[in-house]
Amino acid sequence: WAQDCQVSNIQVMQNFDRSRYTGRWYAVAKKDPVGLFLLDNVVAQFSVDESGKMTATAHGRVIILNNWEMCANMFGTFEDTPDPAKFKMRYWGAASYLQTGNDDHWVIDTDYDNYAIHYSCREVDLDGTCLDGYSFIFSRHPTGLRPEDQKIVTDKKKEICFLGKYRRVGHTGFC
Ligand code: ODT
Repeated sequence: WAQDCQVSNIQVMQNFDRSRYTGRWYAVAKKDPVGLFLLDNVVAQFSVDESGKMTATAHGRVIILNNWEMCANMFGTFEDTPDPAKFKMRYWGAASYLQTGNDDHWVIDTDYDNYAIHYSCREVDLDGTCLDGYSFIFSRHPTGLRPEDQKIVTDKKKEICFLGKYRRVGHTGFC
């Protein structure tokens, strides 16, 4: 069942600990959704506020209006669900012309110190598979994933049925 590609069967991080997840994460790879937004130089910073709610900021290079390149500063708040690794993420930009939305935000796997695999399905198809989704592979290290984490990440990409759909996310200092 782990590879039947049913969104409802996707396994997420067990006993997700949001406090260990806080801090900076560098995107190293991304599976884009329809109408992609964040291109590269993507860095996310997670926090947990006084009330225990998870929040985040992120930046990344975007192209808006087809030709204007800029660094987007984004904000997100996370609504808890009964599963500690599944959230609803409401997000918006520092400028009004940036994307806003309310996406699922699932933590598929993380060791908190090196790698994390994020998943979001925006549209579930009639057969229960994901029709439009995106996923980020994050590293704590701006240089990328450690060799020992690469197999784990590849296995998880396969489990979420996105294997082969990722592109590398570069960090060039644009943002
Ligand atoms: O880039 C795309 O194509 C879709 C993604 C748009 C969502 C960006 C909103 C970020 C809001 C701040 C939250 C940071 C947390 C990021 C973690 C994972 C990816 C959204």
